Amino acid sequence: MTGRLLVNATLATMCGPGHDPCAMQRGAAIAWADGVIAWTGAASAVPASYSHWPRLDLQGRLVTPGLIDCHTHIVHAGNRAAEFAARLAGASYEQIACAGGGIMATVGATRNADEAQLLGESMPRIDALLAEGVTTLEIKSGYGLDVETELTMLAAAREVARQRPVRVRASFLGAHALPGEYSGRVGEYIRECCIPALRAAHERGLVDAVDAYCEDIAFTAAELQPLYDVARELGLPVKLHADQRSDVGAAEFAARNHALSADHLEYASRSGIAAMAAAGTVAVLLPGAYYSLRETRKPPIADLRSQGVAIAVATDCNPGTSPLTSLLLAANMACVLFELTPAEALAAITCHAARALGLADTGRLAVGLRADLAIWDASDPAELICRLGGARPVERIFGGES
Ligand code: DI6
Ligand code: FE
Repeated sequence: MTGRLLVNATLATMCGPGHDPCAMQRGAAIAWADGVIAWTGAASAVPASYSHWPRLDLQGRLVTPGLIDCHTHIVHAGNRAAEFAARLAGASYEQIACAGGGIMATVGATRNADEAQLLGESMPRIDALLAEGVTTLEIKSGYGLDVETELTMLAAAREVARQRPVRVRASFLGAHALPGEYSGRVGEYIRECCIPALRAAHERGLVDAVDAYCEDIAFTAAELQPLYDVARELGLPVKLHADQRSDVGAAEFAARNHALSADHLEYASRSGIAAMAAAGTVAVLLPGAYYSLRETRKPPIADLRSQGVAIAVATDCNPGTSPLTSLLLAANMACVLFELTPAEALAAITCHAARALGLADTGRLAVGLRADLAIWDASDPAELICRLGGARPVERIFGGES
């Protein structure tokens, strides 16, 4: 068996404890074969069996796990530039939504697009993330809100992984907004449209997790429970957009349903965070949406830390509240706006993002995990995070291949 060997590397293994998540190894080596990490350790101690493998001397350069964007709405049609202008002129997100803009504007554009058009519009955004070293990408549906378009969005997400060297996790977000045709009939929408769409998507192998938007302007926990019950019946893990604009008890609801992650959390309560800690639910912070909405209430970072909740960060790439296609900029914003340390921010876009997707085989540099990694012309993770986006790996390795 022959693989590849990097020597003289600085490894951010992301295998450390909470206070030292990066667990840096300097003067290190890493070897992989057949897409799987075979060995890591001191460069001076490379076993003889690997020493004849093709090797690259990194001269101290940094190696991180491939980056993981664990919350995106990156597959969609159209843009909402007009809404951006309206918000700057003083309109609120709720006012825009009530006037038929917001999520429903993107639903209109997405219903009018076929899979090829959706892919054509989405691929440049996806390519921007890949160029930054992203090797795993979560993609949500939720701009269809009818069975056919939800399936088209999820099929497009699956197609991304066929056309590009990236792993895609597809989340069903049929409970994103209530479409006009079901106005005033939330229960019927969940029963007659959302759940059948989920079942159809699951039958076609198009869905890896179920997400929902639990918010005063979207769905209540009680309305979402029947959907989550079907997710459990199908063996699908759940996630939740939780307590972004007000405390609606969404963090508790996510934890009660053993959610992989609860995302946003600006208004999450202490007891909600405690429930997440007990359930092992990851907190996914989305600073792009916080920034775009000019939110002033920060997620409860001190509580998350003291309760030991794993913190992930994602772009939330969507055309309204976070048209962001740089995961490194999201990580930078999490530091500047939410006061994460650079080490926490790197964990947030690698090992903790993997947990938020229920993936145990990526996000860290350890024997037996996938050889998804990025090599950087840097010697410390802070050099990537301190920039306002724009850093590029010198090499991106996906499943062992450059
Ligand atoms: N994620 C979402 O789903 C909503 N906000 C957020 O952070 C809205 C997305 C949109 O406006 O299209
Ligand atoms: Fe979102």
